[in-house]
Amino acid sequence: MTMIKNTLLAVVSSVTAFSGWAQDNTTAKSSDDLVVTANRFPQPVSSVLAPADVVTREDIDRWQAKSLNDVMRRLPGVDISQYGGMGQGSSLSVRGTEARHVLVLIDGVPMARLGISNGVDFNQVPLALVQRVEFIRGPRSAIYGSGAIGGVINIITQTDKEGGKVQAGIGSKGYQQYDGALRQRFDNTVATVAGSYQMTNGFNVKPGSPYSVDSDRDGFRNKSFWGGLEQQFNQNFSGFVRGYGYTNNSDYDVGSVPYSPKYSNDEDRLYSHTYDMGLRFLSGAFSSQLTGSYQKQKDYNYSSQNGRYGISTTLDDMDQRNLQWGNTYAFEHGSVTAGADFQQQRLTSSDNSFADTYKRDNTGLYLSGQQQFGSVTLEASGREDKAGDFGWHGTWQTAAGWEFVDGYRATLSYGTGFLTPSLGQQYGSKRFGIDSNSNLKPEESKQWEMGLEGLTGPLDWRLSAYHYKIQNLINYDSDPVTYQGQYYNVDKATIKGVEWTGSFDTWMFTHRLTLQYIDPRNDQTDEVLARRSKRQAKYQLDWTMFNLDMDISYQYYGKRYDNISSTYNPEQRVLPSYSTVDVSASYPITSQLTVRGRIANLFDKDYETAYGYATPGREYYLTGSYTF
Ligand code: B12
Repeated sequence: MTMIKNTLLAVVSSVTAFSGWAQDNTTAKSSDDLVVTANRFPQPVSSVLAPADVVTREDIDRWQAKSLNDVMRRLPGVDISQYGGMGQGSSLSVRGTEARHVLVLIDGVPMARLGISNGVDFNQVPLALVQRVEFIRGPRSAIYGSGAIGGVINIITQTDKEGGKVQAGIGSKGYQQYDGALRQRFDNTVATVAGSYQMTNGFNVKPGSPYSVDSDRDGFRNKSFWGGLEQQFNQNFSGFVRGYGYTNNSDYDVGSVPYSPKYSNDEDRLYSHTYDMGLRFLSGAFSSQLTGSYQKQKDYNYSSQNGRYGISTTLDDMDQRNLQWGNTYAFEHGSVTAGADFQQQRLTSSDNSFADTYKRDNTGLYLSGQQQFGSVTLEASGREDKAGDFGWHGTWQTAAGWEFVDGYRATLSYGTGFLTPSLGQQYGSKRFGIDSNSNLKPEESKQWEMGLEGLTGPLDWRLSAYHYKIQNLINYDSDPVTYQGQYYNVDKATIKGVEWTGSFDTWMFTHRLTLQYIDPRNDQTDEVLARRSKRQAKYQLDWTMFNLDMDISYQYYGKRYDNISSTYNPEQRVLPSYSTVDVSASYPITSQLTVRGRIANLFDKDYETAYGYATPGREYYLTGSYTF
């Protein structure tokens, strides 16, 4: 019970007393109380002025999530559209912003964006590699640069728990999962190795397709490994090296009878490898970290009829190198952080007839400071980025928090954000018949937020209201006769939203509730943006009785529009509202052996998050894990 309460506390964004700085960064009781993502150094969650959530590995195990989407959809502000189930593509929108407006970091390093649409399908990262997720809502470009408009998701793969674990699981639709991890200390060195295998036979994701080949089940298979060494050289210096990788195979459907074999792709194979190394220096109030990272991703889309190297195969082959240098000086009730980021992206995007090779270097310099003056906390950040030939681009943000009565805090923040166009959007893509556009500019945002949070009796709550203006939004337009097109900065959008999160305990039950209303609109047409529900409610109930840990999750998403209107599609199609219930139970048979069961979508609700794409229905899972 206590364990549940502690982990739940970490999930809750608003915390009872806002005196994080007074406690000093180093005195927080466990690492669960610290977040690194908000300002790029570890700080108590209570001192973060933006809404922040932390999901620990214990939460993931207790919820029995099978994918990162399973984890993220529980969090406030998140709406996911999925083109099927486990392994098929998906788009995640934070607070009504575009899928490409969320910055996904893995261990603090931006995940490569190899698609022309500029989003990352972060759901391809196997959950077995995920030890913790930190999620910050609102703009963060002034700290991280391009992409952090809707928020930042930081997926942390590094664990600090020593020992070993093996786990095996089965489930509906032929689901199987095997994981193993071992972390061993040898004096000042800690070594970690982990591996996992996960597969499902899936289901037919486009049951309405007229193409007979599409009537099969769309399965998914994933293999992953993780290995790392950490070394404490002396009192001040430590370092790490790690490497991890995964190979994913997923089936999808063409959706219509292909008019040429070139357009018959229905399989995806993704290879992803990352190697990171870093050095940390810590002396009193000063700390510095230098991290180098190399990511390699190869994504093949091909046809089950023509084979992986057949006539229709496309390949996106990306190398991304990152060098990050960050420094923090903590003084009484405050801190200052400054650093530099360098990134090099190389992408070759090809099919059997055409290939485009792109390269871009990005440099960013940032400075950020926080200070608490009695009951008032102030923070300000500024950053300059030079992305390829775009010239320097500045972003800034500032926030103030005032604890006007003990346990109640008001916050006000303003920030600017931006997103550099993808390489394909800027330089064109021959395989899609898309021309380059040398006039393309980065997308830009101006974002206000007001918050009120407090502890009222047992209720720990936060109310946020925000107003986002996003301009230079990039969209694709083509000639109706030649189909030749380009990406242009055509759209502007305004998003207004309110979000309420609260948690409280009654007897042995812990409740967590999120309510959200957003109004995301295209400024020119006043149309509500597609694929996000205006209304959302999420409720989570946890309790422990006779050692049995139970978790019930209820989610409601109001109706959504599936598209924006166009000449081809003059009406906005409505997808009805839906709600789902998931139930999970964990029971420790011994102190080392735990069995877990889960029923996902208990009432077998039939719903769609993207028109024509089926969702899995009710599913059963059973897992056993042994720790040593
Ligand atoms: C339009 C479209 C495109 C356009 C995007 C144009 C644009 N505006 O930038 C183009 C032609 C570039 C495109 C390319 C590809 N697409 Co496409 N695309 C679609 C389509 C028809 C509609 C998406 C949309 O506009 N939704 C509405 C908006 C509001 O929602 P959104 O979430 O913001 O949409 C964005 C994402 O869908 C993203 N996107 C587009 N394709 C893909 C593919 C993947 C894997 C991901 C993660 C994201 C992504 O671009 C959209 C605009 O930013 C969908 C099918 C559907 N009905 O949804 C297929 C679809 C998403 N695409 C698909 C595929 C396979 C591809 C390609 C891999 C094809 C290829 N062999 O190269 C590429 C990869 C693109 C990438 N990663 O950047 C598949 C994904 C299947 C899966 N893995 O589960 C889908 C589901 C079609 C299908 N066969 O069922 N696509």
